[in-house]
Amino acid sequence: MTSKYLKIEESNGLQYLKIDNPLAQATVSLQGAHVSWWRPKSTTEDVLWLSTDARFEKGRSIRGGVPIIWPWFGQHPTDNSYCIHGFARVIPWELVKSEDLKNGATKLLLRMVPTQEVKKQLSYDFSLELIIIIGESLSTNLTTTNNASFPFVISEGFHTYFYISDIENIKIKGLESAVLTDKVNNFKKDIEGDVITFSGSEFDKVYLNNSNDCFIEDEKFNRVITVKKSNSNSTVIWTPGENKAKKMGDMGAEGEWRRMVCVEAVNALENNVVIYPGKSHTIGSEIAVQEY
Ligand code: TA6
Repeated sequence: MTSKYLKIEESNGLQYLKIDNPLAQATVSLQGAHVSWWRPKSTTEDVLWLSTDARFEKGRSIRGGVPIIWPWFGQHPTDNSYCIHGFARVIPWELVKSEDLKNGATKLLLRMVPTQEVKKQLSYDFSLELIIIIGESLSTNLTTTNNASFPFVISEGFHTYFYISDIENIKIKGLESAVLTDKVNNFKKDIEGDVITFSGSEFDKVYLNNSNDCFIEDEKFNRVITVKKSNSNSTVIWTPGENKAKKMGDMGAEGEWRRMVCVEAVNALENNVVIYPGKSHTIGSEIAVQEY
């Protein structure tokens, strides 16, 4: 059984799953199992941000949408020639199954295809699967299985880029009083005071030991985006600021970075996950939009 709302397209040597069902439309790059676009038919604005400079090239992560973080967060611990946030988002995945659900949503099961390069970067046997459900909400569940004979540790999650009216218009709720480490301030530990607002400068904080849902309130767009998490004990909030956005080279036109914020459901730093032989672990995220 396969979805009747799914088309597979090829461009520049890469394959894309295009979904157009009664509830939503989406594009998923098989490289990286990367949801580059998702929009419920009920919304008046895009929900995910995708840079107008996003590159769709072999071995390169797409700037925007929902990049996967796996199996490390940030720089590789010993080899900074490896992809930041791990290789999962830049290597091939395969579509194992697609099906249409009774509620009109489409469910996709993707599995990572471990290449020789992957085996070089990661010595142990694992399998990695992603279930994506595309409907009124977008849910992603990433399951790691330890096929080795010893335990291993991973960082994991979803580096989701949200489309907003402007970085100074929004508030993020749900992380009040959370313990955080501030990457802009040499990973200094702190406690979040109140509702998060932004001045437009770089903001890059990892909230730890925290499984709370987050809410992006955007008065200009008359909406609240909800980010629900499961089995995720860290949340990253990131906006690059003008200077870092310019240096990154694929954050779009002048000022385009102001219309995105990352709210990332992850397990990272002291919330890394130990997976024992023969066991599996699943981290989940579900995003939805309430317009008012
Ligand atoms: O999650 C925030 C962050 O770690 C920032 O420090 C910045 O590096 C961002 O990820 C982008 O990372 P990327 O590898 O996608 O360019």
